[in-house]
Amino acid sequence: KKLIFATGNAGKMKEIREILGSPDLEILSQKEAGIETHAEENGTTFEENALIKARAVAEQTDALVLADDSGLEIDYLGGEPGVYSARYLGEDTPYEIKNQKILDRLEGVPEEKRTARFVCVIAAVLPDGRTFTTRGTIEGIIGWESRGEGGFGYDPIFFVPEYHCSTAELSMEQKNEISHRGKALRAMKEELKGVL
Ligand code: ITT
Repeated sequence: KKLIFATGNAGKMKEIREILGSPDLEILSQKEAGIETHAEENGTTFEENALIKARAVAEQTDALVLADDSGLEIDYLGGEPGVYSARYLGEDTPYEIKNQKILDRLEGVPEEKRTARFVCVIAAVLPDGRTFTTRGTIEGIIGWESRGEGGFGYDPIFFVPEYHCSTAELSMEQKNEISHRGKALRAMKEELKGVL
């Protein structure tokens, strides 16, 4: 069995391989499959953008295609950066700067108002054209400083109260067990029983 994952994000790809990996499943990134796309992620929801990415690759292959659209919703900022998480402050701005900016915007905000969640939507386009989406979330709070070296993106400022640490301080295995991406991918596995 084989699937192509429509992503250019190495951090996502690592987690995806760990979560979906099995001896009888070959997982290729879009690049490994030699597929280039330029679809604009102009949807207003994670579902729309995940489907845009999956369909753009599916047009160029007969294989099963999955895509991941995800982001960080911060309640105090009205849900920002949300679907704009990758583009927040510019696509090429380093995450040390993006994370510091968010910490600055929340300066002095008390813990109970620092609630946030990571959201992940996985979209699948099957060879027969059928599409599915699944969604996973993890609740947490925006911390007071960046902590940890694991994960990617906004992980150093995303604290999981139950674990007393940021998702960048968890092992990949621990993060995948509780993360938005782990939940959404396991739900997709269930949805695609027999295909995956
Ligand atoms: P692809 O579209 O190529 O998959 P991307 O990075 O552009 O890669 P998104 O548009 O879905 O992906 O943006 C999601 C952003 O949300 C991502 O770049 C991170 O900044 C953030 N994000 C998503 N999941 C995360 C996680 O598990 N830990 C930290 N940050 C995460």
